[in-house]
Amino acid sequence: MLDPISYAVQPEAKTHHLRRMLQRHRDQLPGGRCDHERFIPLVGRRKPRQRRQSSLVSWDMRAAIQRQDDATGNARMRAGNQGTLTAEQVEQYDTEGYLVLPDLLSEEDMAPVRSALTEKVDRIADELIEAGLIDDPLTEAAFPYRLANLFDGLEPDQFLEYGRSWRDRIPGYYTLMSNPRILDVVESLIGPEIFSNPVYNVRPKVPRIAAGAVPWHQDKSYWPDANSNPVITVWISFVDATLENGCLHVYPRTQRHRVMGYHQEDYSGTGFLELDVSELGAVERGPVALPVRAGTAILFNDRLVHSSTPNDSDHVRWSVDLRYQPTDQDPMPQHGAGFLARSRSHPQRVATLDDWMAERPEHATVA
Ligand SMILES: O=C(O)CCC(=O)C(=O)O
Repeated sequence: MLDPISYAVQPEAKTHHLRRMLQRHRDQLPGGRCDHERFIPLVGRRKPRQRRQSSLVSWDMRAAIQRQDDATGNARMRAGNQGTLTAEQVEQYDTEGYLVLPDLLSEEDMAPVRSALTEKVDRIADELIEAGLIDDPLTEAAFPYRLANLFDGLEPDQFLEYGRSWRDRIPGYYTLMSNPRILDVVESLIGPEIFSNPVYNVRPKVPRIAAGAVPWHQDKSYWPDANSNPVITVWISFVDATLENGCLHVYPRTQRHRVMGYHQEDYSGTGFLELDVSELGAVERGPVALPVRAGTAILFNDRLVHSSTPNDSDHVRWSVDLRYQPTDQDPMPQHGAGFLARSRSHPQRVATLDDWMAERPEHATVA
């Protein structure tokens, strides 16, 4: 974790869009700011890497339908779970609705993702050159700065043509989604049959782009009809996430709420779903900002109310948010192809990189 947090110290956004976004964010807070909150991080034990195999899996939708839709995280599934979280960490996740795991990923773990991001930025630079919008691909620029510098003289709409978040199939993302350190912590929460939900986002939060800031919402609003127990988000920063570059903010314990009313915002150009936090009523704990070092993971429940503020820095706040659920829940194919990431009962069915690249949710053993 970096410094303790106060909305009062959030620097003023520089552009009209960012000022408006930031003001909306503050306006939605009781009293316009929160008290300082200190989060006491608990670091999980690391387990040695495990070898995976693969084959064919079928989804038992009846089991998913029968499964109770439990807003708190379904503690009954926890009994006997292995994984690397301590009992205190599991309790913290259950009680607060989120858990910060400082430095969960090593530099070695992050390298394939940074390569994937660089590959994507290379493609964007080539396209910008081809379109005559820039003449230097800035290949020598440092990772946190390059994309920001490429769009420095361009309009926000020109950036938004590439989307506010990305879901490309680049091998480094599969490597991340199957990283044993991540699956081990997820296993502590949902057991060893783990499906990687199709909704994952690579977020290039570029300075001065209003679409970088994400309004208060519950992730469940994006899949209100899915028959699923809480989906676990694993949010990972690939640079230090700070108050200045727009770190994540959460309302602890709001995962106990059912899905709240929401609407599609119309001010950022992205149509993010947004809720009005005044409708939360009296909250047990005020909002908390979560600045974290690169490699830190923040796990949260899909009903936890959260947001992120604008990027008022000179570099990109790179992050990736992944989602996991037990294998007998709705795989949400309308959002894309997820994949079987771990299975103790059918390890041969786990999807390989080739399966994932081909958008197969399971390993195909039949020619
Ligand atoms: O990364 C962000 O800024 C917001 C992330 C978020 O809202 C999510 O992962 O659901």
